[in-house]
Amino acid sequence: MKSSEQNMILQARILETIKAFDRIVICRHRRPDGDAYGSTFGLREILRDAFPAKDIRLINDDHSDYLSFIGDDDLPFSDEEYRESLFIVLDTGTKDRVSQKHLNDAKFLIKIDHHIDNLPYGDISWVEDARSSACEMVASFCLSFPETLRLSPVSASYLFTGMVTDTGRFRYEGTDGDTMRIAGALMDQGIDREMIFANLYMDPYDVVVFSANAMKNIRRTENGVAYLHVTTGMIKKYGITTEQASASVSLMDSIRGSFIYIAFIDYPDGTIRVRLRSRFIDIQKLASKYHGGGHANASGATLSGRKEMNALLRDADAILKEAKQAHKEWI
Ligand SMILES: [Mn+2]
Repeated sequence: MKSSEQNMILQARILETIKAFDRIVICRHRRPDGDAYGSTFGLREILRDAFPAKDIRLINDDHSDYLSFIGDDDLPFSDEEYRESLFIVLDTGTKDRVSQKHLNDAKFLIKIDHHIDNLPYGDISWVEDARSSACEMVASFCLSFPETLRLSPVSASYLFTGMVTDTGRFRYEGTDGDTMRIAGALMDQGIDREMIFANLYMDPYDVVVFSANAMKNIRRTENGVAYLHVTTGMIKKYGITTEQASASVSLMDSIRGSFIYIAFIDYPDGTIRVRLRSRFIDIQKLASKYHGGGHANASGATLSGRKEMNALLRDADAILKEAKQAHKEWI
């Protein structure tokens, strides 16, 4: 395990804090992804197995339809109960992204996350930005305290699901030996990998037809930034969700020379959401310039309109141009 001594101390404090509370609220970020689901469901299951007398609930303000196969939230607590609860937030870099309107009522707040820690929060904050996923951290946490915490086929399935999605099926940067060893420990629980992959990667027919049309709209900047603008018209025409529209960024992940690729999605509120992806090149700074953030090779941003979209494309093009000049061996 790569956890430093400092991180082991934090994990021990987290376990002690969990033991001290009868009520625990587990939450994630808004517009949750597979890792946000997997890590919260996984932790809930592990804690329920270990502490059956505690009232441990998953409570969030929103959910993602495409992940509903994983499960639903629990019933909310009363206002009084929230104020006596330990809140554990997973996979959420900043407090304003937490999908939980009662967060400020928390008696005690724990943050467990693998995003770059720009705006720290929580009474205990365990952040390791070199980790592949929050799921990897939860699994590692569980494996670190075998006298108290155990994996089960159910918790292992949740955690494996989030590891698969956040690592792009164990391909992205951040996937290392520990990631695979931990995934191995999860597989040892006898999880149904085929079912997980089927749930994650089989698409409705309409989405496949949308994808075929979206691919026709892929454009490239002068230096090879691939991009795709999914307009409100396209979303309506194919009857897809904005989540499904956002997933179209992966349609551009294998274009030779397009080491930066971007999907722009029209949102009903008039903004344009950006999914920014890259190989070799760090695009996190570019995302933060446009009111966003995330990881070196996978970030998001929000734009006010077309003008900002063109400005972002110009910036991305300049970054790709410079990177290609510095790395002739790439092309
Ligand atoms: Mn994550």
